[in-house]
Amino acid sequence: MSELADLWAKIEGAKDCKSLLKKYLTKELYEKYKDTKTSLGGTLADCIRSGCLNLDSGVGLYACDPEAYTVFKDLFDAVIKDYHKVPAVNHPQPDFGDINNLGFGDLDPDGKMIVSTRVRVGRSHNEFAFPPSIKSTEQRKQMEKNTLEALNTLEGELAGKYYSLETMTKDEQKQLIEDHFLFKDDDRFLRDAGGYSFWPEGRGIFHNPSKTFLVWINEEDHLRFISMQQGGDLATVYKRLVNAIQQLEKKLTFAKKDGYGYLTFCPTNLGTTLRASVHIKVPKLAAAGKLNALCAGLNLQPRGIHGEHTESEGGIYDVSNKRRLGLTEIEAIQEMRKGVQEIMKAELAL
Ligand code: CIR
Repeated sequence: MSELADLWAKIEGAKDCKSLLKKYLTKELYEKYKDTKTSLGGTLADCIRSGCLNLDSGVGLYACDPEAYTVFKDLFDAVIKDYHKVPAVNHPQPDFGDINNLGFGDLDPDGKMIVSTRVRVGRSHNEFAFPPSIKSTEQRKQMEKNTLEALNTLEGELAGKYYSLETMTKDEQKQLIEDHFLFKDDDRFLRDAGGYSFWPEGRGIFHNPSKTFLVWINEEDHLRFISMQQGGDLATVYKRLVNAIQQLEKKLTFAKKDGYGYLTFCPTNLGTTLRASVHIKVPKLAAAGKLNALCAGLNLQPRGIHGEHTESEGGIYDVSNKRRLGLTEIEAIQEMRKGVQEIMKAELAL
């Protein structure tokens, strides 16, 4: 039996599986795509491997490369519409807003509730495959090299240093762990999607001396850009990120597709790819059991402060925008800003 036929048999026979892959990979779509290949050589097996080996996946589908969204369109569109709760895949053109005239600044000028603020985006090199279809160390190394050439042109507060996972010293590693900057190879969904192949080759972290601008190279996505700082000054954090994106876009070509926005490895991040979050102290809302319902009504997602599926500590939650697709970057930021301000009001009212 071919690997693909084996994967298909696993998911077809899995009666309790609740993933979006299970829901939308019909026999008809399987037959339609089973011999299809992208121009980088990516296959249906590359896209569904993780979801078939991990039947408890929520989504179960990854893009093998940027072209997967076109070549396996019927499957990806169905999963994308369901996950992102959009009637059609019709993402607007990027719009970061007028960053010199945002109309908001620090969300918590007294420094009472917001511990820190972070905004991240994912970006993919247009010309390289995603992990399931990367076939060689050389490809990852080339991607790392191209990225570093661009990062090394950054100036002012964005200028920084690269810490390669392959060559960093024990002290550098210790510091990156203490700063919660280091990424690990411990996610089984990502592992089965090829995310850790050739680990740790071609991976690393770039950051500026003040640790307010950070780039992850070849973690889940080819690139993740992160802007962060203590306190609630969302305007400064967002402006720094947009500035970095615009500088790097002059040197690198990021994968983008009309109607889909920026393309990412996992279809859940597609579109703006933007996650804007605060670590916020809301002990009263949490104790009253009101945080989840409040966030849901504001299109926000609460998480424990050590990432998805972790518990909260001391009433501090990570609260971020939920919608990534079907709105512009500035709309996503404004939605998060308004929602966080509502949460602060609700906490103070208790
Ligand atoms: C799943 O389907 O549950 C996993 N493949 C993860 C989906 C969430 N996406 C992500 O972490 N980027």
